[in-house]
Amino acid sequence: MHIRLINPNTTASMTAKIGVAGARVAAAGTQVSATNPDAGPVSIESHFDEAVSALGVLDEIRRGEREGADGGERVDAYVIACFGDPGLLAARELTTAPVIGIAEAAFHLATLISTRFSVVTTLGRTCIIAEHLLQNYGFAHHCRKVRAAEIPVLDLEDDGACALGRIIDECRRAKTEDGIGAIVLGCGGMADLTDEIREAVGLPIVEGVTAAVKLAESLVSLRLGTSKHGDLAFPRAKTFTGRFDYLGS
Ligand code: 5HY
Repeated sequence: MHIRLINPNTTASMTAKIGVAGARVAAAGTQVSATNPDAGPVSIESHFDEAVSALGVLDEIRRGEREGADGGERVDAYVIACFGDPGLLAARELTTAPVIGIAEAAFHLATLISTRFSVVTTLGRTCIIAEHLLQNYGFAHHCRKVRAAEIPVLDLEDDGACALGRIIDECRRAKTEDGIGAIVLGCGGMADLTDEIREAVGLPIVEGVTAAVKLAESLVSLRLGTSKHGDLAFPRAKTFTGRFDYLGS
């Protein structure tokens, strides 16, 4: 099977890191590819960044579907590798393949190994985004707190920024203060840090990219794809005007 990881921000080094993390846990026979939109924010740290990045996600889904239709390697599942799960439901309308957001995936797995977990993300201003997702997905009562290490997302790409140390410190505070059994990492850019954080903190660490890859494999193996009955059916054909005319059919 072929799983396409979509990094909604446009930082190629983060896309590569996400691809490596996903491939590392993929089963034999699962091909993992990682892409990001050409256009969009270099990092996603606000409601505005999320909204703009969603269009890039949809372009990447359309591209994956075209590749499959044009004789390329069919994409059996997509992962939206940003903790805000930008464009998730709209992306599901565009394909019969499963589309999994890393936040949703991480929340699901965290509830299977603990009754209470906390989230550690990057900037405090984005905590509300995870809190909204917890509410929307029905996991709010499982999550004790959404915390932030107070690091810009791109500090995760800068070895000199001591981002790992700040994330570990916040995870240790969560372990001490929150009465939790597990921690969810709240950024696709943390995908390569799971082992080091687990070693340092001494709690199960749930990371969204790897969680989503394994859930995608399960769905594909069970022949479960996005339902086309109801609200996730393909969008109705219509004209799009102006710079979005390429979306029209
Ligand atoms: C992410 N931003 O996973 C989110 C994390 C965040 O560029 N990739 C980003 O802090 O919201």
